[in-house]
Amino acid sequence: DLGRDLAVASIRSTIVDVPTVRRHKLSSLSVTAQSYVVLEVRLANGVVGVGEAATLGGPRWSEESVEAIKANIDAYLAPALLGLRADCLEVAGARMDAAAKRNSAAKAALETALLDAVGHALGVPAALLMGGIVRDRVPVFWTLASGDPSQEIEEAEGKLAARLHDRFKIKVGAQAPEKDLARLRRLTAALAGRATLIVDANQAWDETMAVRCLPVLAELGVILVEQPLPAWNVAGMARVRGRSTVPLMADECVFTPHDMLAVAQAAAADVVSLKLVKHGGLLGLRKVAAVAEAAGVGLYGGCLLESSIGAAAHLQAFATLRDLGWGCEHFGPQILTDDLAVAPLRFENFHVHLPQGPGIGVELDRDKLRRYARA
Ligand code: MUC
Ligand code: MG
Repeated sequence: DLGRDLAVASIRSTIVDVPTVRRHKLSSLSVTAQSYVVLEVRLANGVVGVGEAATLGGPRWSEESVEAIKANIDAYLAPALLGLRADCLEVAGARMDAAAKRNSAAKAALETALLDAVGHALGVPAALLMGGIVRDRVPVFWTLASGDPSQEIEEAEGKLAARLHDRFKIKVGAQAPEKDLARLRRLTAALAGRATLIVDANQAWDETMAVRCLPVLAELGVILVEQPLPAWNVAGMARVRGRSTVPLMADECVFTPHDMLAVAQAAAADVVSLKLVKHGGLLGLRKVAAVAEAAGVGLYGGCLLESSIGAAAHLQAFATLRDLGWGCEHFGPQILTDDLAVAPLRFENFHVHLPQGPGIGVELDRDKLRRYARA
C-alpha cells in the first residue's frame, strides 16, 4: 500500500563546503566557499529523496548557519517527520512548524527531500505535484560581486560572449556609496545596450542614502534595486519607493506570507525575490508568490548561491508560477568550482533549463558529497 511505502524511514544530514571560483562580496559579508546541508530522506520502499539548505557567510545573510541547520534537523525536525507519509506535505509542514520556530532553510531542505522522494516513487517531476509546468526554462541573471570593476566587466563580457547571461545583478554596499556609484558608472558604460542591470544593496543604506543614490541609478539605466534598506525598515522602503523612478525589490524583508502581506499593504516593493531558504519550502514559496500576485507585486526567482541540487528544487517551483516576469538568478552552480549533481543544470542561450526527470530532476553525486563533506 502506498501509504506504507511512502513512510519516512530515515533522514541523513551532511554539511558540505564547496569552493567558489572567486571571492563573492556582499554588503556585509564575503565568501570563497559555499556551505550547504545536504539531506537524504529514505522512504520505507527504499526510495531516497534529496534536499539542500544553503547559507551565505555563516549566519550572516539570515540567522541560520549550516551548523545550526544540521543540529536542529537532527534533534527536532527529522524526528517530527519519521513515520509520516512523505506525500502529506502540508502535514509535514505543520509538524515541522510545531517542532521548531522559523528555521526556514532547514524546513525547506526537508520538504524538498520529501517532494523529491515522492516524485521518484511516482515517477513524476516535483513541478507536476504543484500544478504542472508553465515554462521549462527561465532567463537567468549572473551576479557581479568581486567589487573590482575591471574584473567585473571582464567577467560580464565572458558571460555575454558565451551566451550564458545578458542580465547582471551588481552587489553594492560593501564600500562607500561614492565608490559604488563610480564603479556602477564604469559597468553601465561598458555594458550599455547589451545587458540588463539590477543592483542589490543587501540592506546597506539608510533612507537618506537611498534617496540620494536612486536617482543616479535611474540615470545609469539600472532597472531594479533590491533591498536598499534594512529588512526592518519597511515603512522607509515605502517612502523611498514613493520618490523613486526605479522599481524596488523586497528580499530580506520578506520571509513569510505575513511579511509579504505587510510589504504589499505598505506599498514598499514592486517585486519580491522568492527563495526556498526564506519561505520554508516549495509550498511556502508558492504561498508567498500567491500573496504577491494578489497585491500586484512582480515575481523574481531569487537564490542563495545554491548548488545544482538547491537550484533544481527552485526551478521546479518557478516552473509552476503563472507569471515569473523578472526571471531568476540561479547561477549558483556556475560559481562553484565543482557540482554536487551527477548531471549539472543546463545553462544555454541566457536561460537556465528545467531538468527533466522525476522529483527535483537532478541526482546527487554521492562521490562529490563525500569529497566535500566537512570532516
Ligand atoms: C541576495 O541577497 O540576493 C543572491 C545572489 C547573490 O549574489 O547573493 C545572493 C543573496
Ligand atoms: Mg538580495
